[in-house]
Amino acid sequence: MNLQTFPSPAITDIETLELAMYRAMLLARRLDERMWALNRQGHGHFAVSCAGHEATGAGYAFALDVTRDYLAPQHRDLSALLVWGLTPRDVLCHYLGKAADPAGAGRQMYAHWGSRRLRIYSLSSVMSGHVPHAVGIALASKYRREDTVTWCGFGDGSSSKGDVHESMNFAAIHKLPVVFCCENNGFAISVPQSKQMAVENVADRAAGYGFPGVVVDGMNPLAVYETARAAIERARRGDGPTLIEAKVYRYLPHTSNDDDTRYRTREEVERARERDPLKTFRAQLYAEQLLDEKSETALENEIRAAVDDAADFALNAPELSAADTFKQVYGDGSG
Ligand SMILES: Cc1ncc(C[n+]2csc(CCOP(=O)(O)OP(=O)(O)O)c2C)c(N)n1
Repeated sequence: MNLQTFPSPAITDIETLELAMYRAMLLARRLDERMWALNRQGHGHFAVSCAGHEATGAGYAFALDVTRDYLAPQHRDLSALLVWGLTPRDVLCHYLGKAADPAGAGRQMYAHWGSRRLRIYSLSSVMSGHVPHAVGIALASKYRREDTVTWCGFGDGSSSKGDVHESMNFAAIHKLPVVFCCENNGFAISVPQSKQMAVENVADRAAGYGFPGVVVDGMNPLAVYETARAAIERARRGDGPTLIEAKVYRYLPHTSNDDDTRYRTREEVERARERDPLKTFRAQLYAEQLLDEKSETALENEIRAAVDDAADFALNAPELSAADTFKQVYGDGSG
């Protein structure tokens, strides 16, 4: 990996990168906690947690060029979306379905990300429905001779669907500038990986399409960054797709409507907490003397203030007006 250059113009050295990654991961975790608290207070009908996926999101988002690349994210990619330019206010307006929601002005379920301005492709409630669309974006990039890459994330459960196989096959044939990233947290709601597929690694499937498949520790943001960087450079060179499989763990239930005690033990969840990327990366930053008690307190305070501000803003933000119900649905082109 060439550490002399960084895709993000705001990053010029590895120390700044590490701190920016940690900040994005911590902000995502604190926003996530606030959403679950709001949910229990009767605000927001449906929470989808990013807890456990933050390192993957922060790792890959910094490897892309946020000024021109396209994002078709996995639904748990909050940290990536914060790097990409969504603000905490955007996130909580999306969560509460307010008119200021960038993903659809209050018409989308939470974690169905989207922003025309930021080139974030809208997620479908039909799992992996966005994967063929991401490949279509990559085809358009190639056709227009744009120097852009599309990042496409999905889960292990989603990876078993036919449209994912068709997308990978098509992208391989046409050597499209797309990176596929399976965020494997071991479960599709309550269904464990062993009941979804007979292979150990989703990445093994890449050989069947004719492009590289790489397994990476999705709880380590620098490992994800390095792997993503190589795949993105390959796509930009015109050599075609890569399938990255980021091994992660989902700490909370599938959504706020799920009861995970019915399909996994508390011991398993506690054991996985030892690998919590917030904990391990924080320890690394302390060891590297990039973080100490004083700077960590300042960071936590800054993040708490941003989350408080976003919650006040979103709770008081206007709802979608009845008169605007069909706007953007029947295509007036303003969305
Ligand atoms: C086509 C389709 N089938 C089933 C569902 C219901 N569903 C919603 S999320 C989900 C599991 C997705 O698992 P995975 O892709 O591994 O992502 P994770 O939520 O674990 O991050 C399922 C089955 C759906 N939304 N769409």
